[in-house]
Amino acid sequence: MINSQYFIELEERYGAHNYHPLPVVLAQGRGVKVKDVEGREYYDFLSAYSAVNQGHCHPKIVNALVEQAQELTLTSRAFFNNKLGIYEEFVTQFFGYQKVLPMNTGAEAVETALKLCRKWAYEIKGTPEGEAKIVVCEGNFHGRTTTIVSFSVDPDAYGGYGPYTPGFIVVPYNDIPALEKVFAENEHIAGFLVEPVQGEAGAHVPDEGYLKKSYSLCKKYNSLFIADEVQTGIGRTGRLLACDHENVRPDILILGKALSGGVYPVSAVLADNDKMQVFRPGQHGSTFGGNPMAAAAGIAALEVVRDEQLAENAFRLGNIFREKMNEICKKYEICDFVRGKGLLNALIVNNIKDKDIAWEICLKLADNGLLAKPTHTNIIRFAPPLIINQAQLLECIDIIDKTFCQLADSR
Ligand code: IF1
Repeated sequence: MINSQYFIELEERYGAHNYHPLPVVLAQGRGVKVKDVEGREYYDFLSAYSAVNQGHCHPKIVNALVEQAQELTLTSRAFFNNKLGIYEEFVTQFFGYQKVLPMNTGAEAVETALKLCRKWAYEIKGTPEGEAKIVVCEGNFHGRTTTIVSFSVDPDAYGGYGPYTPGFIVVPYNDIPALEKVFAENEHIAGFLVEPVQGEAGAHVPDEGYLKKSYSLCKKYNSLFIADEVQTGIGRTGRLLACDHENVRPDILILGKALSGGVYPVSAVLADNDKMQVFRPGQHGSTFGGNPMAAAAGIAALEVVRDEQLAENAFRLGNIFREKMNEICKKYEICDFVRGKGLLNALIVNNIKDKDIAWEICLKLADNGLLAKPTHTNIIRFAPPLIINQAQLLECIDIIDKTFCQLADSR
């Protein structure tokens, strides 16, 4: 019989072992739920790392993709196509920027932003050639290219991949005095790259005012404030952008993941003309970036976020989730507390004795019909699709409560 084990063994045998997935083999997704090959249903509390904010297989987005697939899929940027310009007008107006540069994955968009920042420093700011520095944060996750892992502080991410790209300065996250010191002590800082909420670090929300103050420091030193909103953007934290919580408008905005609702790799870098003008023909690009499929999916995905008021829903349900979860945390010794913003949340687990406790909890959650993924050994991320309604969320909170109750009994 062809069951989960069959597909798991195929991946084991023929795929590189660069992942360690939960032993669940998914075959279908609709809205907030997914189904495995045995027909068991689960609430999806990962949302493909926030790529399916609009829910699995949203009909409007899937239709846009399918219709476009039957007309024209790819031209490359050697020619114009009749979808890209329309998408570019839509996405720049949606986020309030003069220009967009379309790419595919989040990492490519981050790379694009780094190149844009450096080139701006040399051509506009007047930084001497080769001297531009970009400040990044401890605990960062911006993707997996050689340059991006060069400034990661996670040995799993960077180990064994040297020599590393120079030109980056790492500062502690959520630490304005440290950032101020770096600006004061280093010449030629071209930009500051930051996640408004750190995802990989387990929904680490900085103090209120951190984004605003770091933005002001950038202005003081004529540097660019670069927001990586690949994970936090597009409604996830309860506003369209996480930077909106502090009314900060990044000089460079990086988007990915939910920009397509998870149906296609679509990423983007947004900035105004005074920066984007540094890219001239032949100086940056990609075969797939800005293709008609991506353009069609991107427009539909953003329309869903707007029309279904997903940011508003994430804001309201996020508050309910943290309140109820922190009540649950009081009942069980193994749960410490829940933190996050909107529907990007994480449970911090007490794991004094058992180092795989977060993994064990996720296995039990899956048995009870809810999929979540540990980050590190003691943090579990909870990030359902933003289309989830209150009744569904309360049902999920019951599943989590029940799971901790079972774990407490078995210990
Ligand atoms: C993996 C984490 C999430 C991102 C931010 C850029 C990218 C990501 C803020 C790159 C990607 C992912 C990719 C995924 C695991 C994951 C992740 F745990 F590692 F940190 F979501 F929380 N900026 N995040 O979060 O985008 O190139 O992947 O499209 O397995 O690497 P990408």
